[in-house]
Amino acid sequence: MEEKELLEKIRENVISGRIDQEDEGLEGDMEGQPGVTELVEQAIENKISADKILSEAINPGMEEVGKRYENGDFLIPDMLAAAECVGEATKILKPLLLENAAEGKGKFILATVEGDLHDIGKNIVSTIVTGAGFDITDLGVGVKAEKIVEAVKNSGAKYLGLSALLTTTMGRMQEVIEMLEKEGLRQQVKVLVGGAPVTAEYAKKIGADIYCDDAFDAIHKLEKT
Ligand code: B1M
Repeated sequence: MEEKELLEKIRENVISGRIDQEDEGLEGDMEGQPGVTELVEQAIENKISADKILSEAINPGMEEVGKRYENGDFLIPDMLAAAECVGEATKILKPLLLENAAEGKGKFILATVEGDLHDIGKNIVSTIVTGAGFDITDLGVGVKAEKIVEAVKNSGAKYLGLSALLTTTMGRMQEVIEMLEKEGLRQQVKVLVGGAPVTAEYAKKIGADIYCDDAFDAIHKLEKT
């Protein structure tokens, strides 16, 4: 299969939530056809980079899932099925993303903010940032500002990554930054923010240091600091 076709098939199968060939798919007629895990393995065999598989197949697939949910064509179980697929694909890609892992770039705390349970993007960021040599402590999802600030304080981390996927939770990022200031920790830590609703303007408005479009952007921007 050509590279373009293979990436398109991965995207389509993420949208249909098909993990492997045993899954029937949205129309119930796909059993026996390769699913996301088999296609990702094939892409790796064909020497397509993990970076490309993520940015040109998996992420666009999830974007389409979001659009379909928004316009009512998909329900929450459809989003969950796609999320599960991406989780399995990420497991396969993880060793590749960590292949050239360096070390010693400093402690990095990462969390999805309070009220927000989305973790796919955060987990990808965690893998990529670890691969780039940072010592990650992932606090998980739905993390309260107090807990994040305490982790920064106790670890002496130089970097803090905050993820928010909901317009209703992105305000929590500002809360964390304000609490860091109150605790006298703001100068110690660079705050990086990301997630679908977050923009560079918003990052600036809340006083974050670095806006990250995606996980690779986080690394590129960190290299420049
Ligand atoms: Co939710 N959801 N969801 N969801 N979901 C969105 C975000 C939504 C945009 C869908 C839509 O309507 N179009 C919408 C939000 C609308 C809004 O706020 N205006 C939405 C909604 C409404 C909801 C619920 C409220 C639905 C409900 O219950 N009624 C609910 C909320 C639950 C909660 O959090 N309290 C909910 C639930 C869920 C599921 C559980 C079903 C599932 C999440 C499963 C999981 O994460 N384990 C889910 C999913 C899958 C999505 C979509 C479809 C996909 C998100 C995703 O994984 N994208 C999403 C639509 C969308 O985003 N287009 C949607 C792929 C991922 C790789 O990208 O997370 O953006 P992303 O991460 C990227 C970058 O943003 C960046 O790098 C990452 C990797 O490249 N990045 C960072 C992210 N964080 C960073 C931090 C950094 C740096 C970069 O720090 C250094």
